[in-house]
Amino acid sequence: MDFKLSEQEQKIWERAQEFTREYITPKAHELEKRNEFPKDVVQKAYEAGLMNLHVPKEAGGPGLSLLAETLVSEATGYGCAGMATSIMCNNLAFAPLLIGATIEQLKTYVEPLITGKEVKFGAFCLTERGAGSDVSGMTTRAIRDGDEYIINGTKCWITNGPVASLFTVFASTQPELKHKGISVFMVPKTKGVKIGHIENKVGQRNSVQSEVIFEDVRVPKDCLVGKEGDGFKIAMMTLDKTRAGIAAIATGVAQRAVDEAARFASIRHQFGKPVGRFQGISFMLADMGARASAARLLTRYAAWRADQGMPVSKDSAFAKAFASDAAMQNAIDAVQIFGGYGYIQEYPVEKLMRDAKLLQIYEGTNQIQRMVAGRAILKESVNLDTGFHVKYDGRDAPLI
Ligand code: COS
Repeated sequence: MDFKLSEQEQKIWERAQEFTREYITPKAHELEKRNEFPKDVVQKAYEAGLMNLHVPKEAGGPGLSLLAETLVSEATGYGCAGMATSIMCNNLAFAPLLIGATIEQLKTYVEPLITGKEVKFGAFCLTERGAGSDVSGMTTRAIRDGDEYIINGTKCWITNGPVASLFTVFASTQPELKHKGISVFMVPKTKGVKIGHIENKVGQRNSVQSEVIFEDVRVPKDCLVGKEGDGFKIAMMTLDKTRAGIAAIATGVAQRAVDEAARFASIRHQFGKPVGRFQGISFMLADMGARASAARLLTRYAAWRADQGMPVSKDSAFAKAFASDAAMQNAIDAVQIFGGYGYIQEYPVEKLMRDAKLLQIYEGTNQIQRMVAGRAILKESVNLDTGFHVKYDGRDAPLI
């Protein structure tokens, strides 16, 4: 077993950390007060080669590993989870296309967005007011009309919605088939695509989420990704991959909480010594450090499995749920170690607490992650009497 990153991944990791120190950490607190999309910082991340890493070379991208993407998300998440979300959002928007689109489609719709001087954005449009966890409950419709599809519906909570030029839209082409009737389309910003309500969030205020409304939006039939009805599976396969990215941001937050708390505990004196010398605090630091390390290992393992083409649903669900719970707990503990100073905006840890909460909610709540992981574990379960795997269809299979 080798925990070393490849030379290329090590370079990306160092570049992303350096970028975070220079452009994210010093500005995050100030910029979040504006509650705006941090366009300048994201433009710099684009110029530094920290975006769109997984897009294949044939479509103008660098064709790097999913692990490389998670390294960028961990490093930028350490500086600010909101900015990390803004920077990594193209990964989510493009993932369904990398899974289901042809190289010709990628060249037409994705390449122009990732090869110009100015950063351009995609937005992943799955969620609706009535279809969050229950994806198949969506009501957005796409109806074939000759050589076009006409799309109608309202998506919500769409990250980078207001700045996107390409929307990856999940819509039902055959509602009576429920999940089997969902299809996915690439929709350029065109007539009928409107931005609705912009959310005013508690945390991650350096990222933007909005409604995106599709009103009689006409797209050519070649905007369909894969076949009609492939949408649900493509969505699930996408989330299997991208949840490692959320876990990576969470790992960054969890580690930042450890480092801030440790620094404070070393300089804050009570009863004649640094508070970190008291067991009550040092034991908290030990648990926080262990959570951050475990989150990192689960996250990198999930990304590595995806890069090997191995099944990854369970591992990315483990990583997302564990790492975001770790980020939340570490942020709460950091606030506790800071005492009163933790609860005021002049110190960095209250922001970690606000930012971490969203990590437990978006890209599938942690309850959904446990559902995905629980189902996978049952599927893999072993019959303890025979030592055989119990298969879903009821037949036993030899233990491998
Ligand atoms: N990869 C490939 N196929 C998958 C899959 C995966 N990871 N997960 C499920 N499928 C397939 C199933 O095999 C099944 O196929 P068949 O119809 O051919 O049998 C089909 O998809 C339906 O699966 P299932 O019955 O498990 O669907 P559910 O409606 O029960 O939904 C959950 C499953 C809840 C896991 C799913 O809807 C989900 O992940 N929800 C959360 C969505 C989310 O993360 N939203 C946040 C917004 S994104 S920013």
